[in-house]
Amino acid sequence: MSVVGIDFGNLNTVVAVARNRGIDVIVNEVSNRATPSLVSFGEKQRYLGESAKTQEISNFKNTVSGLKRMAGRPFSDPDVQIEKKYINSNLVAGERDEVATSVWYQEDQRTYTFTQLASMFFTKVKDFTSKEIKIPVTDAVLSCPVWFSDRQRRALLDAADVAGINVLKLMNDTTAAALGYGITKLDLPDPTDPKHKPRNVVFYDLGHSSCQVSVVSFVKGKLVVKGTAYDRNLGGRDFDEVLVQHFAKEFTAKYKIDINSSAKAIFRLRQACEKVKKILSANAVTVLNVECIMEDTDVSAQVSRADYEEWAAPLVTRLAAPVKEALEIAGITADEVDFVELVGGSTRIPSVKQTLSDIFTADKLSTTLNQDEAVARGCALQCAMISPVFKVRDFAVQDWNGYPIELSWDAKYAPAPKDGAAAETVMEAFPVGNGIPSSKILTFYRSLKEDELAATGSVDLAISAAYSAKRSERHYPEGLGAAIGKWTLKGIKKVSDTAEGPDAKATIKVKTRLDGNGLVVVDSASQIEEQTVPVEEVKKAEEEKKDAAAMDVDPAPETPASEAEVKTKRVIKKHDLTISAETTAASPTLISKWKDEEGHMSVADQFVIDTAEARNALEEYVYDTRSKLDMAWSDYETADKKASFLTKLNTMEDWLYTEEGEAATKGAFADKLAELKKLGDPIKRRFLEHEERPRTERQLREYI
Ligand code: ATP
Ligand code: K
Ligand code: MG
Repeated sequence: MSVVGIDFGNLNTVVAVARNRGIDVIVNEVSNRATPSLVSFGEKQRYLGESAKTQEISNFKNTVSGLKRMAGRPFSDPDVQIEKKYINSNLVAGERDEVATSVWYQEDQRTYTFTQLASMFFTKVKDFTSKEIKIPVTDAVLSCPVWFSDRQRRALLDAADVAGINVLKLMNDTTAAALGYGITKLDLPDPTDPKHKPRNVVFYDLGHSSCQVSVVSFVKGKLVVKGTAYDRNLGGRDFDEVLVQHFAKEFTAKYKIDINSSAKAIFRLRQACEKVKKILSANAVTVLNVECIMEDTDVSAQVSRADYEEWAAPLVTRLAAPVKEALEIAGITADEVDFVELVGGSTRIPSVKQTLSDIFTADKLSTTLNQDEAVARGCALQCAMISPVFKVRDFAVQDWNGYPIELSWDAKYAPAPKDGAAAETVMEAFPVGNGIPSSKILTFYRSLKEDELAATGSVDLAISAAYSAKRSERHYPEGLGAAIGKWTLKGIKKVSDTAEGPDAKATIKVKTRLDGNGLVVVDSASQIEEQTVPVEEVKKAEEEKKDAAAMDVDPAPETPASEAEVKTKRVIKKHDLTISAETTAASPTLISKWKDEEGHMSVADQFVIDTAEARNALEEYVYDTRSKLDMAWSDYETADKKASFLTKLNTMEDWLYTEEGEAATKGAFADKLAELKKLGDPIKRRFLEHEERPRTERQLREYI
């Protein structure tokens, strides 16, 4: 199995793998340690990652960014309007009303949802990772922002599934960084020491598009997340935007051009501003330059750090809020924090460090982690811990639930309240701060009315999960909707005579879980009934227990000793219910449709690669043979035949650059290569024989 960690960033994706020596970040096909999270569509093929980046301007409308933030969002989500500004392709509503993009691909206008786009990008991640580790990527741990909802998490899992990646765990970004921190620190407090005090570390991740903060407490062998907070719309791109807005205005006036009227001009200005921003992290002044931004106009301006910081002041004031919120909800003061670890590319901005020094103290800011790679490394470590192949010191991870989750059911399923009050139909199953993973056994009651039972002999019980109204206190992304899922438990029936009468009720035990991925799942459900039965029957039933499939008989926790009737005993009868789940995950039908489409697209991509390779092989043979005929092979063919071969080679070279040659199939290239080789191979053979002879003779002489 592969041991891989993927930090899927909105801008850049970083991949780490576990090897015998430790965790390594791997490089992609152009030797970069971070890969642009982009997908681009062409006439015949897709361009993924680095090759999409090179098309970002030339293939403007068909190059798609924002894969991570958009995956799983409904088209109607107001956040889509925020993201739209940063995405060059057209946004439309796709399958299941998920936000999708419409692009020109293979001579047609086509629509792909962002979940599908993310899966396309994942196939690329898989591809360059497999090449590096020399085994197929099957399993991986993937990261996502702490603020991702159930729906967004399921979208990422669907995308990975379509790409053929089995996600062993979906880990929160800052938790992954915390794991990487914890496992390397050998001086963590010993929990068996009664006087120990856990070490409190704040992880501050400011990436390209969002800001996330986690307060984590460490002891030897364990980390517990104590609180998280975030500003999901505050990241490096907002700092770029401050410069973009300023210079769009300035250049429009200075050069009499309307930059805002051209999406391409704005995009190129944004790229230039990002560069300027990065330079200003370490320099007091720099120059902004964009050649031919529009209407053949070159623009330039000098920018100072002081001015830029003044323009960015409204953003800087927002940097502290998530820290304060996370500390407050964790119940830890700034004084009690031992270290602050910086994660994400944008923590290089000096005002970020300044803000954190002001809240804590400068000496608490620590950069023992590689800010660009900490998340991917943490994920790879987690994957190694799960994998049976690696021996990694165990380190327990307890994450923290960020949004309050409630379960609800129809009033008719609820137990009748004694005082005539309304029946309870909702309960908070996993409050904010609940540990992750965790599970809860819940008890429900279901009426067994004759008329309902009449048709099939059994009834259903539906339980829904949703983020509760208190989610607003946690800045829940409302556009995603509050619903999580609905589980219908089937096969509830009248088990015995005790459940007679109009008020008859079945008791249902349901096991729910907030799993390691932060998803709500319903694992199992059973109908339970306590009954008084003759002792003889209990014995008989226990003997039959092995083959009693549908009906288990467990001894009751207590037996009524005082009863005069010694020959009866109370037992609990139990049978499992079937569960049918409706979540926001894509249906198996949709997943397999996406897999088919991916298969076709990847065949098309591969065909283009193979064609290019076949063409290259032919071209190379032409050049190579031409020079050999002149040099090494010169004495092994008659002058006449050499001349005619040379003409053939030259004609072939010309053909390669004709329209026909440019558009030829890989079969045509291969045929033409074979044609040339028919002439070249005999010469090559004669040459090699001659070359080999003296060597063989020499070797023979040495032997004798
Ligand atoms: P997200 O976490 O929001 O999904 P990401 O993980 O792709 O995004 P990172 O790779 O952590 O983002 O960071 C990228 C951001 O860091 C970009 O906005 C980039 O401009 C910014 N950045 C990188 N280097 C510097 C620097 N020297 N100074 C300022 N900003 C920088
Ligand atoms: K990243
Ligand atoms: Mg990130």
